[in-house]
Amino acid sequence: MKSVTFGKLNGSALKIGIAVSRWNHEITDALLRDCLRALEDARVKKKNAIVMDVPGSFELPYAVLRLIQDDKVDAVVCLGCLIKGETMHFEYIAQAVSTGIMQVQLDTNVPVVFGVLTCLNEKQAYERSVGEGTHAYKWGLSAVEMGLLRKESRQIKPRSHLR
Ligand code: DLZ
Repeated sequence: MKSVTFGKLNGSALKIGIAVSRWNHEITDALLRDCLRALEDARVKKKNAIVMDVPGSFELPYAVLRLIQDDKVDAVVCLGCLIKGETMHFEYIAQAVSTGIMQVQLDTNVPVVFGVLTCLNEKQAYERSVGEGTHAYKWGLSAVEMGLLRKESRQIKPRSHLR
């Protein structure tokens, strides 16, 4: 199954953090725009969408931790764009970021959404960040869903086939 149905989310009581990387900023600016649009559609108040930008994706786990510790957010989305080059940088950063944010969310009990594109070239990155139904919109909604899950724990109903 490719798409995810979120239903009507009410994030009006939530504070959501967004950690965003400035590396490949044409892409990450587009991701940020769509993510913020999703939060607005899910009724998260403007003042409760806290954006922290960092130089590159490698710095995202630390930014996530600061948003959780300092701003007391209910969930975080981290946005970045890794484009494979000729060296091993891509592999090291992708591994470090995914492991880092998983560690932060399990250590702090605050959900973190993995919004880092890991692309083989710029074309792939553009295709995934610009236009209709981008990933970032769904990442924003995922953060609201997970924030509600953490806050209210019973808000999310099990899927029908699990009942
Ligand atoms: C150094 C680097 C490289 C080569 N490529 C990317 C990239 O494609 N996407 C990205 O978000 N960041 C990249 N960086 C920067 C690192 O994430 C990090 O900011 C620096 O290594 C400093 O720690």
